Amino acid sequence: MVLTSKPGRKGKGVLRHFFSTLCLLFLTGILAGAANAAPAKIVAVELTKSYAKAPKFTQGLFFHEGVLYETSGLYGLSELNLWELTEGQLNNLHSVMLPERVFAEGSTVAEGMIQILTWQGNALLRYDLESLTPIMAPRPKRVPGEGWGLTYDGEVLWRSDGSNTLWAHSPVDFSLLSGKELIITDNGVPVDKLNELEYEPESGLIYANILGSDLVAAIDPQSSSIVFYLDFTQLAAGMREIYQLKFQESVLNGLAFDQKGALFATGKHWPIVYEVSFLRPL
Ligand SMILES: [Ca+2]
Repeated sequence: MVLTSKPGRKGKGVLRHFFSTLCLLFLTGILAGAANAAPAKIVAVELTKSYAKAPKFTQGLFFHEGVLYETSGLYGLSELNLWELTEGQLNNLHSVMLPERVFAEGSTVAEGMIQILTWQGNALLRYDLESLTPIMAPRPKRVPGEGWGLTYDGEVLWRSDGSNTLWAHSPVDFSLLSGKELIITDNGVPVDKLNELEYEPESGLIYANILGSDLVAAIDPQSSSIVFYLDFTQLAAGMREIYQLKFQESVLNGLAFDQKGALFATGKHWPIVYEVSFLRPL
């Protein structure tokens, strides 16, 4: 806020209001236990490589042993797709149609199984990594809410539901680990619409794209706070212009680290997967 003219009586009232609001925000920040002195920095990503792919309604993305796995949504159209990376292109290795009654969402691999969330079906699907056939028994626990993103940190499965909470689940039977959930904030302010997730083993951070933006939050699970954002705005805007995609129909919605630690990103109806690099803020 910049004051450009000398304040009159009314201006003094505005000034008092401004300073009292400032004090309130300051106190709110203290009461909220704000760990950082300022909002998290925004870091632009740099394009390393791009890979053409068949566009899908992408909801989940992860690597396992060099293969890129993708789950895509919509009722009657949900799929599990396996992609091989070649020069400039992704080749489809295999596609599995998922049951017509489900709207597939985020996915990851844990306990030797491909685990796939469904949006509002309260169900978790599981597929055998080798045969890609469904694992029917034992049945996992009912998902207590919506399923958006899913990732595995080696101990816990993290689920997003479009709010500012990341829910912790057992990778064995998907039981909810009550009390372990994370309420995500940036400088003490809750940040919701957390969507596709990806755990980064090297840093221990969990990345979550924020629905409605081309920003990806890098979350420290120890403090539940966002430590920086990755900015895909320029990359995504250029892609949308070339392929004439509308923003609402082509949101960023796929994040995956490969075994070397490189980040790959794609989105709903994107005809490309981008491999990007970025400089971590100090
Ligand atoms: Ca992911």
